[in-house]
Amino acid sequence: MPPLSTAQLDFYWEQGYLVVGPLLSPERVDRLRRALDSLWERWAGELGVTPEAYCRVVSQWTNLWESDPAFAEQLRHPECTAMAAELIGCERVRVFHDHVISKPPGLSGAVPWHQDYPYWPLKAPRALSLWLALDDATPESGCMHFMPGAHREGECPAVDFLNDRKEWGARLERIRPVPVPAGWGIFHNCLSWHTTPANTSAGPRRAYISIYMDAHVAYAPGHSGWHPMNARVTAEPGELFNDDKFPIVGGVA
Ligand SMILES: O=C(O)CCC(=O)C(=O)O
Repeated sequence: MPPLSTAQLDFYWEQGYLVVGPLLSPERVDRLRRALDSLWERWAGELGVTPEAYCRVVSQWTNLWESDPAFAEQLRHPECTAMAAELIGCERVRVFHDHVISKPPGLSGAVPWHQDYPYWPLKAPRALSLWLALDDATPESGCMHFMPGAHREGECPAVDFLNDRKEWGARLERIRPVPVPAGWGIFHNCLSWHTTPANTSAGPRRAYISIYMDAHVAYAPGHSGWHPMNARVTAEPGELFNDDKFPIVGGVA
């Protein structure tokens, strides 16, 4: 896949997200799905339950790159990291963390409207997510929805997922559902406003999300509240993240 065009870069800066695809071949998607299945089997087995029972209660897993080479390879995918660096506007990208979010049919809820950056202990909003569809993602199955351009309005306080509700008023009509086939990706700015509805379709909706930041962004725990990744940081506030848990994984070619 060629590097991003000026039109793609402009779209990202204006809208706060960019769809790119196909990014992964069907074989690569299949490898990630199989890796996920075996991790689920392993983790469910450790708890003495079936994978089906396990996936009814757990819907998100982080740092899969440390548990299976298929995810480690995907995180370092040269084209993906090059695009991430181009979109952030930096040379090298560091991983903050990866995660899988699964919405099994009939068992998921909505992820409320939010921006990601208010939750992250990063000194500057020089970061993005690459949301990779492991299944076809449609409005019915819980695809990403964005409020285009809202990232340019800056950072808002972190949303309380249980009690807050973002009201868009007259802008409601501008909400954009962004369906993508399996193997396609959506890069989204850490200040983009996004949400996903519940999966009301008959099939699964799994996404593998890699969070990349400018390798020169410092650790700033004071920026956010508690974050599970803080426990992995050995750097002091104001220093660069430790490479062992937050490796530099690629960048502009
Ligand atoms: O996959 C989802 O349902 C939500 C994803 C999300 O909120 C994110 O990538 O920041």
